[in-house]
Amino acid sequence: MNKIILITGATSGIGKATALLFAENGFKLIICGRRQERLEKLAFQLKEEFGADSHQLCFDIMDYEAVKNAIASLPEAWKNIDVLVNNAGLAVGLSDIQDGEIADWEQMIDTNIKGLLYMTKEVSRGMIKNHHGHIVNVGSIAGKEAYPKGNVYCATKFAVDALTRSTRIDMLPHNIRVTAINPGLLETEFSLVRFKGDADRAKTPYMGLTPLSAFDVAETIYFATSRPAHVNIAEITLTPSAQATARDVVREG
Ligand code: NDP
Ligand code: 8X3
Repeated sequence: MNKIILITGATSGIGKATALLFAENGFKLIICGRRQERLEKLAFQLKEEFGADSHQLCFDIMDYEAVKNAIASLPEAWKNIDVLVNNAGLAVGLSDIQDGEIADWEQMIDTNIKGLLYMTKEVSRGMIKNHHGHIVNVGSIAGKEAYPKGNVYCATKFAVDALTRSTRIDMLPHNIRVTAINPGLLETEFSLVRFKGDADRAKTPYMGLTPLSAFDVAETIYFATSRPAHVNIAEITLTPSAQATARDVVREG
């Protein structure tokens, strides 16, 4: 099997777990992120544990020129991408709209919406040429329901939901499947980023419950992308068993 998956945000959390799971299942991997040393460490692990070949692309998805150059730089043997996982993303801050930091809003919009758009534009071209491919957008329960202080992060994930639906229509003539995976509470580095390095505050969303793990989401992505060719999974929303909606959570203790 020589299928190629490109994963953005492979240096941590969902992206890293997805890289490991697809490597275990025989994929070749293009791993992306801004932290070069983490990419190198992951490439080593993929080879050591699964004998998997990988290609590293270190760039910032907020920068369209960087995205374009990264994809254009792929060697011939890495150009035919079968699966694109648009996973890189973040929440920065959690505040009422009137108190939001402009720089935080811009970073979320530039990463979660514009970065995903840039990647989709550049990678889908090759898929269209091959008349084959699968695009997976990592959305969120925050793209299904707004919650207090979620404002701009929710807006970016609602945008991902709309883009997934619209891209699915655009890709229809090209035999490219498009799927959204929308996780709920999930413990990765996400909260540490949201709370700007405050490790104590970062633990609070997960107190008194068992959150999803990055591996739970990786398995869902694998399920969605390993269906027979005639099946497209439009979207999957998954939460911990202790979570029913963005706001309804049951906690012990
Ligand atoms: P992590 O913080 O653990 O991982 C985020 C990844 O995104 C990192 O690999 C980071 O890589 C990458 N990234 C962030 N900004 C950029 C950028 N400008 N350019 C390139 N890469 C970037 O969080 P998760 O694994 O939890 O998040 C992955 C996705 O899942 C996100 O889209 C998030 O919104 C979504 N999600 C998360 C949930 C959660 O509760 N954890 C729930 C629902 C959805 P690097 O820093 O090396 O660039
Ligand atoms: C991350 C999940 O509920 O913190 O997308 O927004 S939540």
